[in-house]
Amino acid sequence: MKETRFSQRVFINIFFAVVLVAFLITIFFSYHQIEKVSTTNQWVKHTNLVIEKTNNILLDFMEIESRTRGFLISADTSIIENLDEKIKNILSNFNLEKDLTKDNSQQQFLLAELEPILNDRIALLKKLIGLKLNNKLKSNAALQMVSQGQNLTEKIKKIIKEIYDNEIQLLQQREESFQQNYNFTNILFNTVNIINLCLLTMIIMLFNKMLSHVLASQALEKKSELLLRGIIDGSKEYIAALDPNYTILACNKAFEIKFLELFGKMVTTGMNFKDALAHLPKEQRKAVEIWDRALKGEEFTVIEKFGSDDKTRSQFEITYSSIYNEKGKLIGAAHIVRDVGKRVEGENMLKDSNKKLEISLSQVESQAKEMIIINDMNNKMRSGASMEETLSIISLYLKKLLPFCSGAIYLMNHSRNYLEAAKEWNEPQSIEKIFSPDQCWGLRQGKSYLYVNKNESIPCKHAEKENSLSYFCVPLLALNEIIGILYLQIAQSLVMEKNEIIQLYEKNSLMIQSVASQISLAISNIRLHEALKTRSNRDLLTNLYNRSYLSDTFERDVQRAKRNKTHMAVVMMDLDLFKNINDNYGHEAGDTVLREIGKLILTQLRKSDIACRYGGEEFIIILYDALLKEVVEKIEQLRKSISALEFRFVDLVTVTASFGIAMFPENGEDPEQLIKAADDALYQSKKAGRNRVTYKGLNTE
Ligand code: GH3
Ligand code: MG
Ligand code: MG
Repeated sequence: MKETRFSQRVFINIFFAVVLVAFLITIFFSYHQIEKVSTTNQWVKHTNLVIEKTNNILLDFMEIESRTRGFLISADTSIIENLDEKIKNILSNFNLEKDLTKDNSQQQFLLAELEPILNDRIALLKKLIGLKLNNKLKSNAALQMVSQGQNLTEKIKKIIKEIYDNEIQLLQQREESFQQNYNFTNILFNTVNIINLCLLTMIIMLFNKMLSHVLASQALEKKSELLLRGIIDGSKEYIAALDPNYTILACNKAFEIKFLELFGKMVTTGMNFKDALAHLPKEQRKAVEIWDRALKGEEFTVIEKFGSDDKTRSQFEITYSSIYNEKGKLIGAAHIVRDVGKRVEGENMLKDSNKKLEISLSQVESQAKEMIIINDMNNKMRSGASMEETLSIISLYLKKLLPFCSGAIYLMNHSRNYLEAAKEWNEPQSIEKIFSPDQCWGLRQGKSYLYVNKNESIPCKHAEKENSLSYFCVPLLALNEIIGILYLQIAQSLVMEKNEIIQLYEKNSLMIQSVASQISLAISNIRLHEALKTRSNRDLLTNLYNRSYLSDTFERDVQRAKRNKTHMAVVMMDLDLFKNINDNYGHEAGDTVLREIGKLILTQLRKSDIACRYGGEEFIIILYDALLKEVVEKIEQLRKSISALEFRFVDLVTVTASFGIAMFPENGEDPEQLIKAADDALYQSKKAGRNRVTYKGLNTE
């Protein structure tokens, strides 16, 4: 569009330039032609003047001659009155003519020829008049002079005629030239006029076209302006434009109404926007600050809250754009405002529900993860072989489930009078290793207990330290019996507010309860399992291993000793004359002796050694990684301890035992050989008088 207008303008300017040049050329040629016509005319006039002067000279000359002749005939002096004046006229005209024909050599030549003849003739006439006046004119002389005069006159007439003819010829030529020039000028003028008329017509047409175009576009502009105004005024959005001095250049009805509603002031075009807000406190004039940015040429969209009360307050989305003039200079800014309160509200609601959904999803996800971990923990706990292993599994999974906690598992002892820390993880701070059940609020209340801080809750005695960290105590219950507590301490690194701790507890409470019951079950199972195992391996009366345990483990132990190339002692022990005790004091007394001797053996042996009730009042003791000397010393010590025991039945009763030692690998390389060798040695002890220790038939005492 712009390009078309530009090329139109260039065309019009070129056209005007052509017309102007054409005008100048025609003016120049016209002027030149007029000059030419004028000059030709001047020459015609000039020639006429020369002809006139020539005629005058001839006429004056003829008059002088005629008057002179008359005077000569009549002698009337009145005839020759003023004759000198006529002669002067002739000479003056002659001189003038000479001057006028300076450029004409032919005429000059004729005039030069004429001049002496004319002078001679005038002089002759004057002479005749003088002679007549003095009456000295003699007839012969007069006749001769007249004849001479006639000759001169003829010559003069001839020359003047020649001059006259020349001038007439010149006049004809010049008149022709004038006529030609005049005709040419006429044609030129007519042509130029026609051309100019055409050009003028074209210009007028062009102007008309341009004018109608301009008028049409003005009308269109006016129409579109009105249309635009109608659209802007009809818009529900609030539209306004400001110049750099904050004067309102334009605004629509909706803007005026909203402005009045929000700021209590009526605004119209031409008002100053800043002045319109001047009555408000500074914090309610942030609209001016936003306009500041827009009037510096920034184009942006903001969402702002406006309105002083609940009724009018809403959120508005405002889009600012810059206004430039045709030279690209910033002359203001405009804004379009939309009330997006409801939309933002809806968006916020959507965001909230999305957030809630996300939270629920993440909760479901984290619950699912927890379920997987708990499930895994249960599986692992189920296959835990010992209490120690089970507690390690529990601590490992609790670290995963509750990474923000350190903790401990306390187990109730058999006599149910204290709890002892059986497992700790993540290094819990300031806790008692052993405490009585009444020192824990969780145990006292029989339900989980949350300690937030010293201002909010009472600390348990087992965790009552200065600046104690927050913790949960969860009783571990199996078959309605407290078997311990799960102590969970919130890590020091989590600096939390009271509410956050409570929230954390509430969030995890169910899961912790569930885990605690799983742990309780696992612990109680492992305890039961261990008890059962103990029962099947141990002799109920003496609490020593039984014969079946020995037969299970003996072979394995012999192989291990072989592999490790270590020594091992197999000691067979039999109480001396035990039958007598039963007989004398009853079976119960015999059992008591057996029970006490069992205890004694356990106190005297290392944990790694095995003491087994082989049958009745016979025992086998296996000492691992022991040399003969050490074995003998230890068994001697045991023998002496047994003999030192005193039982008060009816009487004060003592008991002795006999021992037989066999060494691996010296006395045998399998259990049977070794037991046989030990039994043989025992037999030797019995045979030798009892209450002694024998190795390879030798009494060791
Ligand atoms: P010796 O010195 O030769 O071994 O004499 P002894 O009396 O110990 O010999 P014997 O092997 O004949 O007797 C073993 C007795 O041990 C027989 C049995 O009454 C008694 N006895 C075995 N088992 C038990 C038990 O569980 N309780 C009680 N009270 N007595 C038992
Ligand atoms: Mg015996
Ligand atoms: Mg016996």
